[in-house]
Amino acid sequence: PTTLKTYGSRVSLHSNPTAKRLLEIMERKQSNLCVSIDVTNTAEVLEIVRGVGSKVCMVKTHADIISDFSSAFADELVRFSKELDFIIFEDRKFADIGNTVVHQYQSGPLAIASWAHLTNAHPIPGPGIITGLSSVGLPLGRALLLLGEMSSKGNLATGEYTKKTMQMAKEAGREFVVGFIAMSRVDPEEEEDWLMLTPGVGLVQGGDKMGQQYRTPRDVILDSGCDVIIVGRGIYGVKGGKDAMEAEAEKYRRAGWEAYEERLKR
Ligand code: 5FU
Repeated sequence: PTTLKTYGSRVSLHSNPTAKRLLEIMERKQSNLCVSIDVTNTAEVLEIVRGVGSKVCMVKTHADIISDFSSAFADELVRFSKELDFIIFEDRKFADIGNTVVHQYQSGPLAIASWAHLTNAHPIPGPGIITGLSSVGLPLGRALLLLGEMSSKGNLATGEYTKKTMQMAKEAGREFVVGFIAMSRVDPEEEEDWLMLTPGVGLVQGGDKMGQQYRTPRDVILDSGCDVIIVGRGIYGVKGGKDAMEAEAEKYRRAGWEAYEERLKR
């Protein structure tokens, strides 16, 4: 099963360059931590990157919340991704027909495909969304995740919907679609190696006032068999600036990595 393989040994099971690079980084940095940087100006984003970049395998953005987003900022982020060795994941959640997502991915003020190694899409429009996004992203070596499940209370991505999402990914093949946003590895005995990235993570279980639900790194990596923990407010929300964020990121990195090491021994 995938859950008993090391991240490093899974590199050769992927053909997509972003998936390969992610697994290599995870092994090299001993980190299955993705920090979600949900702040609204570029200076603050970059301050968080400087603080936690060395601890994470991935930085997740919501570029459309950044008031002063610019291509110079995107260049800076890409520079940091090389220097500090992480993947950039734009959590865009595309959800339109193929022809529209081509433009949303490639053009507009954000030009996501030009700087984000990884992005994601809802399967709701059908496989045309994958065709559209891959026509832009595949030639650039980019990768896509499908949202198979969500962390928020009452969401509709459950049961049959989740199964059909897996099916859609299988039919598309793993050239461009490399995994899922999911709460658990649905089928650990699966033949293909899919990457499972999981938001809704805190050091203690709980939630917020708008439906977010938190599980611990151990719940996600050990019990649910996922690969990457995605942590937002748990890291950038701590008081005390860059050093405090770095210390908090180290706690999550260690918790995620220990859960993974324990999983390998099962
Ligand atoms: F697809 C999803 C999901 O199901 N739940 C999420 O929380 C994405 N997210 C994102 O992860 C959300 O948009 C935030 O960017 C981040 C979680 O942030 P938090 O501060 O750790 O709650």
